[in-house]
Amino acid sequence: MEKVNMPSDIGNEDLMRLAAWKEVKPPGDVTFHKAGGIARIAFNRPEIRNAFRPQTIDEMTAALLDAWHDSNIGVVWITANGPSPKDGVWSFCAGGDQKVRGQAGYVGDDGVARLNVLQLQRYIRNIPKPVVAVVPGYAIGGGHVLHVCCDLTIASENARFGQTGPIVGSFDAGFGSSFLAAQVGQKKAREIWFLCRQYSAAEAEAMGMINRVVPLARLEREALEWSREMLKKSPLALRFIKAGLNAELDGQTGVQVLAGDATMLFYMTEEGSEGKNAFLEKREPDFSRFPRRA
Ligand code: 2NE
Repeated sequence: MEKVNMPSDIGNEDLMRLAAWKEVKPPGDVTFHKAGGIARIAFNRPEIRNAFRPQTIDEMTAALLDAWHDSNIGVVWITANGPSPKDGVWSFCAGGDQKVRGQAGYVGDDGVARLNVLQLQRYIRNIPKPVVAVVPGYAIGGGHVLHVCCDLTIASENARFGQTGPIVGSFDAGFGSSFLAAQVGQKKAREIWFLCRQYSAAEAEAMGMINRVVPLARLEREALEWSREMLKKSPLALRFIKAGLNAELDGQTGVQVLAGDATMLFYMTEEGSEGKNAFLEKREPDFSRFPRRA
């Protein structure tokens, strides 16, 4: 496996002892590993605080979809490699790479401007498995929004959180505002966006937008422990809870995800199969043996 600098490398923890990570694809803007039911997807541009360009988001989306369709994966991490080789600073993600920002979005090698990070946000919310933001440093701008979109956030003590859109001429009035407000409340969400201050990990935990703060050297061990606890739980139960928690904020799309999950469960019943079997056997379906439950 290609050696990448993960937070646990810097303390007395040896990541390879924590989990037998297997590399899924060669390192690019993102690295992608799997071990024991967990997919580790990591930003890999630490020299610019893991800012993303279109290619970064495309690689992250492909890895997330791979994890989505892999029935051996029960928990997904969005995290980051580091530290910066220039100054030793750790970051999660500093949002869109301003050097490739064009007139209508972030410009890829094909010359097309796009905001494909918004689709990634939707995938993070819709993937029927818990997604954990494992944050080893700066989570700023669009990077902050990504952790907000994740189901859980575990951060290191040095992490710093904040939005910069109104400074650099951008904003995320979608999940970056509405889901943030659902987490920290309307007043605090407006403060975060209107003042563009930075907040420490302890402050972020106190306002309810992250779940746990640990020393950097312990970050991935903590994330592993949380992930292994979730992996012991019923996958279907976690799937429905995630869909239910998202449904109201996501409107019709949220109801559709929940309804799709209900359809999947129905297909798994004898009653659901009876209609299909009857059609294939060219007979009338007989639902008389199925109770009308109270
Ligand atoms: C993250 C932060 C606060 C870190 O500050 P500091 O002082 O520790 O680092 P520094 O010196 O600012 O940055 C280190 C290197 O990273 C690059 C810098 O240019 C610098 O490179 P060199 O000068 O050494 O070559 N770098 C950092 N962030 C970058 C970025 N986003 N794009 C390109 N290069 C970046 C500090 O760096 C900071 O505030 N960064 C900017 C955060 C930001 O404004 N992000 C964009 C928000 S808008 C957005 O993400 C977005 C959206 O609103 C809607 C849709 C999609 C995206």
